[in-house]
Amino acid sequence: MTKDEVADALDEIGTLLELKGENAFRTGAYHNGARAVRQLPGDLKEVVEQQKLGEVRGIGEALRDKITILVTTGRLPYLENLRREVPVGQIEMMRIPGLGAKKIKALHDTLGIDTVETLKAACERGEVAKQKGFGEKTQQKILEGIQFLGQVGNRVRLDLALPLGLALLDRVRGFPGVIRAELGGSLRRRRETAKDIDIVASSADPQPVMDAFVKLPEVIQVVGHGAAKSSVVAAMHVDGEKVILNADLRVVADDLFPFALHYFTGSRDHNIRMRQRAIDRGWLLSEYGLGTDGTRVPCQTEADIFAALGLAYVPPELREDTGEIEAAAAKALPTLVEAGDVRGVFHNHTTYSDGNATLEEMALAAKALGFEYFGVGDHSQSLTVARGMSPAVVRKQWAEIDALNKKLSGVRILKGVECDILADGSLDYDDDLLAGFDYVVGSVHSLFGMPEAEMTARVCTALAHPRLTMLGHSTGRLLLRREGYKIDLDAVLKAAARHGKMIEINAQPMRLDLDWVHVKRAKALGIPLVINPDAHSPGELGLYRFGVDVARRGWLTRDDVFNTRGLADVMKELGRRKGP
Ligand code: DGT
Ligand code: CA
Ligand code: ZN
Repeated sequence: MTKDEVADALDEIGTLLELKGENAFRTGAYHNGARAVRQLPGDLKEVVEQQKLGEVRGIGEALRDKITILVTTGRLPYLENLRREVPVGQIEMMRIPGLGAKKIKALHDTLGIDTVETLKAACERGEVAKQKGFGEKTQQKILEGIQFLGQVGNRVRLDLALPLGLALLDRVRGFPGVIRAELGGSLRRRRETAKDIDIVASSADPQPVMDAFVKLPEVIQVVGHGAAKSSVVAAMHVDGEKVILNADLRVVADDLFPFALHYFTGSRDHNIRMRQRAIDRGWLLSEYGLGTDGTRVPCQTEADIFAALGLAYVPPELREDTGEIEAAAAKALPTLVEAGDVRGVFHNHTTYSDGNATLEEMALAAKALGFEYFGVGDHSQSLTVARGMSPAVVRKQWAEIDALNKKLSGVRILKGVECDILADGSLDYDDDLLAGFDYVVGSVHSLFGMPEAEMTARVCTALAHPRLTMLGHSTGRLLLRREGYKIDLDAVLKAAARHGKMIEINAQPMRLDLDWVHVKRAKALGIPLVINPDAHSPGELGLYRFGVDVARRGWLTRDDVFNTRGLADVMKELGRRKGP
């Protein structure tokens, strides 16, 4: 068992005990123990074998025994019994935003609620609001949370789904007899979330490929096992999270591969338009080919299919039927920005606020990624929960930046800030201090519950501020967990265009605040976009790639993205924007 698997088991015990009403001391011990295991350096098995678990901080006697059993036998009867004691419905309720184990336990004890459905009904009857510790507001929040859950279903974020998809794809490519294999579906189109993994492969002999697929170590359940299609449930640990997804493999003869790949890449709406285009030419297009009953149009690749229909090749990210077919017909598709075009980043955190690495460590990590500049954007003074910087700390950071810029070569640190947009739309420092930064990223971090009109006015006021360079987090959403604050994004985009401001594509894959639809609208308004990883650690700098995916889905070229420019050009433009 890996460290992550052991830590997951401990976390699960902690949660199940909370649902059973155990005291916080005992349940907390399991969550702390899980964290200790995750952060343990070296091999967990060795630590267990050498009986050194007791020396690890955060692991007491009860946990020591359970970890030892888990690591040596791969199972834990204690956990298996616990799972049987807690109703499944209660575990499902844990996914409702804002509803923790304590509240779920209380609802069980007072109202006998054991499922999401009975909870919803009780909320609708107004019974939950009458319980001690709940109230009207909480009841409303729970109802909204249930509705939100219903909308997101079992989708998984791209950064979690893609590694599992690529791991399975790698395995399939390695099977004997496989000629070609690719990811299809939403993963290939790089949607922010995926419902499942679609893999398309070609082989002259599909059955052995399928037999090998359903036996992969990642497979935890076989749903279907045929010669043309197999479906499994697959699981893998990605960054400490357990990802569980359905995966479909389709295997076709190699001459059918481009058609199958195109069809199963989608989207559905794109496919429908393509099929219509074929019909207009007297052909049929399906996953099995292009042509009529008598004649087949031979295609070796997807590009051949597009060409046969008089179209330029459409990159998968654009296949959403939002004008890509018309543009491909007019040979007017944009040349999309690529990860390698990005030459620096502007919104990142260090130990000066809530980042976990020093300025120098972050700058060197940026250099290692090939960036020419590292723009720091620590939090401003009002955001005390994230250790926002007082003006004195800002000046100290500037001095360190000046010193580091003298010392480091090959990467330049830019003096930026992620400045809070206060309730009235003003910025969180006075104009004098703001003028000392190379640029200012403005973000909303407070009062997310504001009415839409007020929030829109707040952000538009900030956009009018001469010192603001770019708008950070434009919605505050957390994918699959929390909807963004209510704001009229189109009005915000228009204000940004009017005031000549840039807008950030926040590349944190759990955020992706500005979605591709609005990226496309921003581009149409002539707004420069900036891809920012919002990194809080050196490793998170690499997340900028998820922002590139959004940019590509939003039709952006290299020229549409400000941080594809070189350092000299960037400094010149920032200087021009600041004015004399
Ligand atoms: P997802 O799985 O919800 O994240 O999104 P997709 O796009 O991967 O959807 P999925 O897995 O249901 O199907 C994969 C592709 O197969 C889809 O993008 C287009 C194609 N497809 C599936 N069902 C239909 C259909 O009813 N009509 C057409 N034209 N294409 C379909
Ligand atoms: Ca899919
Ligand atoms: Zn930030």
